[in-house]
Amino acid sequence: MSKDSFDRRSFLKGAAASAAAMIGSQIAATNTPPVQAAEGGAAAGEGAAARGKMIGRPGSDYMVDVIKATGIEYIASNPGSSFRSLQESIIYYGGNKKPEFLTCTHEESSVAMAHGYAKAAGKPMGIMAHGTVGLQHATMAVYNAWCDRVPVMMFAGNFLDADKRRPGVEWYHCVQDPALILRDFTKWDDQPVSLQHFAESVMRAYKIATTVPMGPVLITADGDLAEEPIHDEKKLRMPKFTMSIPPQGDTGAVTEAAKLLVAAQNPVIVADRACRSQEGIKRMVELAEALNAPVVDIGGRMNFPTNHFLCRSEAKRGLIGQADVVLLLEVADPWGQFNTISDPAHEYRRLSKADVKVIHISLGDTLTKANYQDMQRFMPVDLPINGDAQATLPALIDAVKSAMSSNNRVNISGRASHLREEHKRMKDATRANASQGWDVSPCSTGRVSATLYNTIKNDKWCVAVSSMQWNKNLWPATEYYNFLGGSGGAGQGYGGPAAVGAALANRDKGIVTVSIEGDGDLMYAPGSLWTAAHHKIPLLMIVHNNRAYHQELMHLQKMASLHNRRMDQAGIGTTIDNPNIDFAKLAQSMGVWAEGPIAEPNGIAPALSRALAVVKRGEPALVDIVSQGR
Ligand SMILES: Cc1ncc(C[n+]2csc(CCOP(=O)(O)OP(=O)(O)O)c2C)c(N)n1
Ligand SMILES: [Mg+2]
Repeated sequence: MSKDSFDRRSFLKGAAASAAAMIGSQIAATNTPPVQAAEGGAAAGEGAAARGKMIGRPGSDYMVDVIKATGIEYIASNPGSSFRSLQESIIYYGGNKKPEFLTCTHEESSVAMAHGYAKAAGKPMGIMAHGTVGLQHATMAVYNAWCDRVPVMMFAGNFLDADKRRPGVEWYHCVQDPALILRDFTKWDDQPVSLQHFAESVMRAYKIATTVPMGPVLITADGDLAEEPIHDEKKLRMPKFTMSIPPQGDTGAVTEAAKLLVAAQNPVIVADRACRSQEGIKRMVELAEALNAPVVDIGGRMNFPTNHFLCRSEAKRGLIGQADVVLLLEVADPWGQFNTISDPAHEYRRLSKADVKVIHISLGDTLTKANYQDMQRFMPVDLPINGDAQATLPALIDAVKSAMSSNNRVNISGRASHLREEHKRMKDATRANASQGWDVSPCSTGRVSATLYNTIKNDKWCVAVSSMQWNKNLWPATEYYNFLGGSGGAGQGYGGPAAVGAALANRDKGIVTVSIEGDGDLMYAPGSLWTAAHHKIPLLMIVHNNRAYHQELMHLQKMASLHNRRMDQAGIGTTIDNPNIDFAKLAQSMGVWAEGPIAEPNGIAPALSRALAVVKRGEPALVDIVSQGR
């Protein structure tokens, strides 16, 4: 027995005795009804003392051993009695380190925080959710993580054995099948009934979550299993921690793809969730340079250096229109790259040539379910290669080099100077567009983005979330950690907590994490500001405060125009003013340094510099910038 567990036991004995004494007198004085007493800690303390029951080595201690064995460093959670024993074991037995308990004010934020963390850390975080209600709160964020193919290790509290449940609330919060509401958008779940079963299922869950395509998983940590003593610990075997190796596409098909690409006159590479690391970006550059093929980075992940002459993300429409061969790399919506449906007229238009040849390296078909429509529209592909994009790149690069004749080589190198000119033209146009309305008040989004870049450009930086497109188009970015992509499912309420999670992962790497969050988006999860302050997570937040759900405002305007009505009332239900939200005060009330609202563009740079100084001393900071549109 370790010293820690002995200390904890003595503490528990003392705590139970004094709690019983105190609670006894309180119950006598207030005549608290029995159900209410059962809700709080009162009855728990009283019960333990009355029965004289002490548990030195609860099942939840072993559960902590299992979680530690996976290397999970944090558990983000809003507390709930269904996992009280596990929470207690994490803190007292585990020393609240690896995993450390992170206090969240909403389960949706716990999951979104884990989502952002996983993208920045390259490994999953744990979350705990309290029975039915906790999981119901968590669901939308789980859907976002699922759509984004990001791993989250979820633990749910539940008491499966009806014979042991306390009457009242515990029944409302217990469920026969906790994972049911999530099963359409999780990769796997289990409800272990023994500690050995728990150990094996957690290891399996971790492996499944991190096997590409990655995704969220759920393990129920049964409350009775956690609270009861461990029986026969010697018989428990901790399974070995193993991870699977991403699959490379079929060699013959890769050779075929290389031949098509080498022979193409106007090849284009479109990458979405292609890269997992800097190694992936390096390979992407190698492939693009070998072919002199322009690259469109859709941005599900950071796939290509934005300052490379072959990076042509903003020119996607024109490139797709001209292309004879397109290589898609883990693209979530292949159909949408070649076709469009106009809004609001719903008219179909093809964007590409009719005879364009399409190659798709993707594992998309291996992770799809029937109900939710994240699979996007069916796209017939000429050469669909079932494989992981990053793992297949080395073989594809070799195949491209082998397939190249001297004629091909001349042809391909002849494209370079034209492509360099096009890149320069595209960047000049982007800069000109971004500088429009430079001095207007409220601030233009181009000005906000450019000023933020100037503030952080001398540091290693990461844009965890952004409601503005400009950053990707304007900022020179070469590192995998620079841009983390979007929410996946576009469910609002992601930005605040996801940025906090990413900032936590970046905290010890010397990377300055920034976020540009919509005012509407932040209001879904303002409690994430408190979590950042409480856990001293350095994050530079800009609120892109257009005092509206602006996207929805534009939809309403579009509908009014379609119905031949004036647009003057489109702000009803879509604006967030009268009263205006004071985001600086909101943040300050939760211990976050903040300034704003700033509407004058000249005020942005000094405020961001002050905010950066706060972030560099290890704390979060928020600047509320009143800005135009989207
Ligand atoms: C959970 C959820 N509810 C509603 C929507 C619809 N929606 C899409 S964008 C948006 C506006 C978000 O406002 P804000 O973050 O301020 O961004 P803005 O459009 O103003 O740039 C809303 C409500 C959604 N995507 N998710
Ligand atoms: Mg807004």
